[in-house]
Amino acid sequence: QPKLDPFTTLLELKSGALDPERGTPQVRTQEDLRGFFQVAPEDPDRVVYQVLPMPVPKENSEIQCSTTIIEPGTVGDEYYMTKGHFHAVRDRSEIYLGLSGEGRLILATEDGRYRVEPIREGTINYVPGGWAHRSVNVGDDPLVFFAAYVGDAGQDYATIERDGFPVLIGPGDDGPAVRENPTY
Ligand code: S6P
Ligand code: ZN
Repeated sequence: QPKLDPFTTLLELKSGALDPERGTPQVRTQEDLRGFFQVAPEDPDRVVYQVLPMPVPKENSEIQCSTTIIEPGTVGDEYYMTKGHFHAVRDRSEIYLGLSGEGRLILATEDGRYRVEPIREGTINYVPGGWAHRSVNVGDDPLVFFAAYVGDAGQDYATIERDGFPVLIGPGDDGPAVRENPTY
């Protein structure tokens, strides 16, 4: 017998709003990102990003999905970004669909290889298992994308909090600049 009933939710493509909402939005402030940016929060209560979930059981027979909305802004020399994570079950993969705004997806392996990919309206990023991923808003508007991933993937934030990513992205002379992370 099937475990779940079908459901449909309307996703407003530009803003990322879900109607009806299906779970409690997860809100991340500058304070929540302490230790992920290179410098301490400048405006601790300010919202950096929100994740709007559509929860299903966290099992590998299911597909989790959510919408992420990253505000425009910076802390120190870095654009607003997500914490970033490996999947707790390392080989679990994920797909991002860009909806609006302008962003970058930083991906990195545990042995230090990295890639920087674009996120904007219409991009589909494939995040293979074993690649940590962090999204960065490099534009002046909110960055909105939809994510779908294997249900039991889980998120390992501790490794990123300890090691960071090989590169950082912040404003440069000719737009977004990718710099080596001195503390990686
Ligand atoms: C989950 C997926 C996204 C992120 C979201 C926030 O596997 O990659 O839904 O959870 O973009 O990023 P983070 O790093 O705070 O989970
Ligand atoms: Zn993920």
